[in-house]
Amino acid sequence: MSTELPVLKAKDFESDQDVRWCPGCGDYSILAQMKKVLADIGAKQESTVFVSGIGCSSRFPYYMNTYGMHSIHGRAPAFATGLKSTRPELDVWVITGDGDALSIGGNHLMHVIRRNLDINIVLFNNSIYGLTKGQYSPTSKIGKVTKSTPRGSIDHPLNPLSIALAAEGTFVARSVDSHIKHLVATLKRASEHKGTSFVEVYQNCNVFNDGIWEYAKSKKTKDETTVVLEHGKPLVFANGKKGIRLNGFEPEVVELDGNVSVDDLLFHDEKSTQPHLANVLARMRHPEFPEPIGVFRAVERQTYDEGINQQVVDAREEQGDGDLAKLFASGDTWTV
Ligand SMILES: Cc1ncc(C[n+]2csc(CCOP(=O)(O)OP(=O)(O)O)c2C)c(N)n1
Ligand code: SF4
Repeated sequence: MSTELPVLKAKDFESDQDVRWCPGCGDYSILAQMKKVLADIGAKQESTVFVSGIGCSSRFPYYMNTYGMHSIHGRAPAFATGLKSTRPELDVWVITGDGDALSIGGNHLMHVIRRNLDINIVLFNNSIYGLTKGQYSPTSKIGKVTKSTPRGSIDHPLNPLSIALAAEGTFVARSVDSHIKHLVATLKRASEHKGTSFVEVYQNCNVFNDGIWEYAKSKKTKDETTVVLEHGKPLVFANGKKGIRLNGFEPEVVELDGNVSVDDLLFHDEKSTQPHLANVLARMRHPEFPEPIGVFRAVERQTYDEGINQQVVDAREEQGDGDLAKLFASGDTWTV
């Protein structure tokens, strides 16, 4: 009898739950690409866990035939930290929305990234609260009219990638729900990274915020409005007609018309030890600039799970196995 396990296909990662997203929602594409990625990387159902918070996007774990946890609003990073620290052999994915990750969960997101826990975070950015029916979110633009901002939002929006970089993120990337090949490649890279990988995905909420990423999604406009990042390559877009050059610390769009050549452009270095250039890229926003798509930063640093488990090993070597009952009854104890 063969002891070889069957090779899993994308379909094997589909759960038996009815998907309850609105027809046409960008979440469907991200779900489909994730299943492909798991099949391609040879993921195992029994050692893969999806942890989410609350929101439409956070229903994701129900739809994967893996382990999963639909946790508390904004707290997926906390659950993932406990899980990965104690079961470092598991592949842990955090699925979150712009509201879940950056409003109620902002604090948790920042700390999981700075700790560099070896997990993958995918932030579905639809720039709105979808589940609660269309209130503005921390990524909504100034002036955005919603049910909770009837006269337009006066809040300055957060940029998810700038937050990840400020927290010293070791893998920071962006993709788009409908750019299937790019999304698959980006999620694969995220899965390979040792440390926290943070991927922002532009996701269309066709019910409450339809079309906000249309400039970056549409085949007609995306060559002009996005620039695909490739390590070691110059930032060229608009079918090779334009590029991004640095003028001091400021990026500028230049025409590659003979006066300016490809050699004058900014060359992408995702491995730079300093996050400055990645930050410059993260701050390039439409319509002033083409928005970078791809891996902004990919560097190595010790992971939290590695560090904490090494401390346990070291403590055991020095002090031997502990005795919990003894510990409870030791030190400062008192009777109430
Ligand atoms: C403690 C708590 N506060 C507020 C809510 C209401 N609530 C549910 S989902 C959500 C935001 C969801 O937005 P986002 O994370 O962008 O996800 P989406 O639904 O757009 O995918 C809010 C505010 C809640 N469920 N729990
Ligand atoms: S409300 Fe928006 S984000 Fe939520 S399922 Fe519907 S289309 Fe998707």
